[in-house]
Amino acid sequence: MNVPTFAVVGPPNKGKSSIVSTLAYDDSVAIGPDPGTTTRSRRYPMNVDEEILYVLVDTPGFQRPRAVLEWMQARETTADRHPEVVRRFVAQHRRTDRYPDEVELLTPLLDGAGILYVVDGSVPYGPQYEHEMQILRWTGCARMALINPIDSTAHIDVWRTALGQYFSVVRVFNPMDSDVRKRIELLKAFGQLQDDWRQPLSRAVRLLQEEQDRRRNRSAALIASMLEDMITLRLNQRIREEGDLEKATRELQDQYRQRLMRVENKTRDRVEEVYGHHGLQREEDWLPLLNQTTLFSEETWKVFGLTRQQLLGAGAVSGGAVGGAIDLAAGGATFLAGTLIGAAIGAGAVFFAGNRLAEIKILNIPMGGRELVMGPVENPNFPHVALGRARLHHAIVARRTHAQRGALHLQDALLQTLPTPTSRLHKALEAEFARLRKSKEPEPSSPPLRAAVAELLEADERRAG
Ligand SMILES: Nc1nc2c(ncn2[C@@H]2O[C@H](COP(=O)(O)OP(=O)(O)O)[C@@H](O)[C@H]2O)c(=O)[nH]1
Ligand SMILES: [Mg+2]
Repeated sequence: MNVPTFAVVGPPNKGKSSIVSTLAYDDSVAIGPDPGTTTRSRRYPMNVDEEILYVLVDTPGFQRPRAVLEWMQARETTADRHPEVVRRFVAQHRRTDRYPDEVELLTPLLDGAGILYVVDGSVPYGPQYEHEMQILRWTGCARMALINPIDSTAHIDVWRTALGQYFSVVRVFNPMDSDVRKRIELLKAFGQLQDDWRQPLSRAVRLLQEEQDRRRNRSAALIASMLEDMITLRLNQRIREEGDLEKATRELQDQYRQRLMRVENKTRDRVEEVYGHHGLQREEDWLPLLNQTTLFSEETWKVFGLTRQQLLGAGAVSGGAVGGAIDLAAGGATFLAGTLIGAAIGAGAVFFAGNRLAEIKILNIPMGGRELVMGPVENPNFPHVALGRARLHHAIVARRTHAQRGALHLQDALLQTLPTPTSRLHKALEAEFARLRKSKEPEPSSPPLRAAVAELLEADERRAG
C-alpha cells in the first residue's frame, strides 16, 4: 500500500509543525514561538476508522542551507545525478554533527515522501531561500509550496512568483484558520503531485467529509439531548421549618440555575471531544446562560412590580401555583433573527419578555411537611437562547484546528454570522419545545429535534465557510 506521505520542510519558525498538526488533526505536535522547537523528524499518520489516509512528517528547519548546497554543487555532474548527490550528502553526514537538521529533514525525502515547503507570506522574499529551494529541487521529489500568512498577506504575490520557479503547485494555507473545506481543498491539490496518490487522496477526501458529517450529527444529538434535559428539568426542595419558604425558594432557584449551567458545560465538553479537542479552557465575552445577579436578584422581581413576599404569599394562601416570575433575557423572535442575536446577547442586554423561566409549586408531602417543586422550563424563549449558544459554540469548535493551542474564545460577534433558521425549521423547533414543556417525565431522545438541530448546524457550517 502506497500511503501518501508528505514531509513538511522549510526555514525555522514558519509554521511547519502547525501545518502538520492541522492536517493530521493531532494536538500532540510540538509548536512553539522559538525556532528549534522541532529537532527530529517525526511521522504523524491521519487515521479515520483506524485506516491511515495519509502521513505528515514534521521536520526541523533548514539551518545551513548555503553550506549544504555548496557541498552538493562541488559534487555536481549532471541533473540526472542530483538525487544521488543528495543521497550521498545524507549518508556521509548521518554520523557527524555538522548538519544534523538538514540530515533529519532530508531523510524522509529519500524514503519517497512528497515535499510541502512552507514559507511565511508576511515577510519579504529574499535570495537566502533559494539555497533551500535548490536543495529540494535536487531531491527530485514531488513538491508543493505553501505560503502561510502568519501576520499578514503583505508579500504573498512576490512569494508566489518566486516559488513558482521551483514548485509545480503553490498554495496559500493558514494552519490557524482553516475550516474542513480548506483542508480538503489542499488534500485535493496534494493529489495533483503524484499520479499514484490521486486515488488514495480522493478516498481520503471522501472519508474526511463523511467523518465531518458524523461529527456534526453526533454534536446535534448531544445538543438536542441538552435541550431536552434543560426544558424538562424538575427539582424539588424540602421546606424544613415553617417560615423557611423564602430561603428554600432561593436555594431551589440557585440549584436550578446551576443544574442548567452544568448541563450546558457538560454538553460543550462532549462536543469538543467529538472534534478531538480535549480539556480546552473556555473564555466567554458575553453573558452566561443564566446570570445570577440579573436573573435571580431582587431587581428582577421588581421588574414585575412585585416583591417575593407578595408572590410567595399569594401562592401559599391559594395553596396552588406560585408564580416564579423568573424571566430570561430577550424576546423569542429577537433571538431568531441572525443579526439581532449578537446585538441582544452581545451587548449584555437583559430584558424581560413577561414569561417565567419555570413555575415553582408548593406541595404537601404525605408524611407531613411541604416541598417546593421547580420545573419544567416554561419560558418559550429559553430553549432558543440555549440553542443559539450551543450553535455558536459548535461553529467555533468545528472550525478550530489542532494547531490552535490557546483557550476557546466564545465571541459574541460570531453569533451574527449564524444564519436565521427558516420558518419551517423554527416551527419544527417550537413544536418540539412545546411538547417538552408539557412532558411530565424526562423524554427519550426525539429524532425530529435531533434532525432540526443537525440541519441548523449544517447551515451554520455552510455560512461560516
Ligand atoms: N498567528 C499565527 N501564528 C502562527 C501561524 N503559524 C505558526 N504560527 C506561530 O509561529 C510559531 C512557530 O510555529 P511552528 O509551527 O512551531 O513553526 P516551525 O518551526 O516551522 O515548525 C508558533 O508560535 C506558532 O504558534 C499562523 O498562521 N498564524
Ligand atoms: Mg516545528
